Amino acid sequence: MERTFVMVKPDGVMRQLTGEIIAGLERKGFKLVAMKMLKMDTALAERHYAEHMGKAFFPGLVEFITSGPVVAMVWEGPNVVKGVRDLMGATNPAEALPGTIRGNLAVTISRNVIHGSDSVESAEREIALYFKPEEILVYDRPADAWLMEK
Ligand code: 3AN
Repeated sequence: MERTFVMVKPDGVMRQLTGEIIAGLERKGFKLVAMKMLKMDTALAERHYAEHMGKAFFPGLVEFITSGPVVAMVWEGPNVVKGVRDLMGATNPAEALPGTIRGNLAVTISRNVIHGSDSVESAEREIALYFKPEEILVYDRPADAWLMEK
């Protein structure tokens, strides 16, 4: 089953939006299979955002993402990578549609409350940065029979 990496960023945690964000993904039907709260250090931030190294916003991004607690998660489901990206809305909350997480809950690109992997390959790389394989749980939900056609 496809997996994606999702993170509530420090602004989301400090604004007490963690529960709302998790509830939205649960309501959609995706399955939460791993979760931890942590404070990222600079080395982890630089590995996570390696593709943005050298860009003007990179130092500010690292400073922000290491400034407070984050909630790191692995979610599972059919087409979950795209599904979470669609629910998150555009990277820039100014362009995110109403009804999306960023459209409803954020106003600026540097404080956009949530991260979600942009591809299956990115998801695998990012999950491995935060979780050991044994920290990702395998379990059945009663609702799986209603959510996932066999
Ligand atoms: P996404 O998080 O939607 O995958 P990316 O990977 O392009 O977006 O960017 C990673 C993070 O870097 C964004 N979530 C945002 O916080 C920050 N970021 C991206 N572009 C900018 C920008 N032009 N100015 C400030 N921060 C940015």
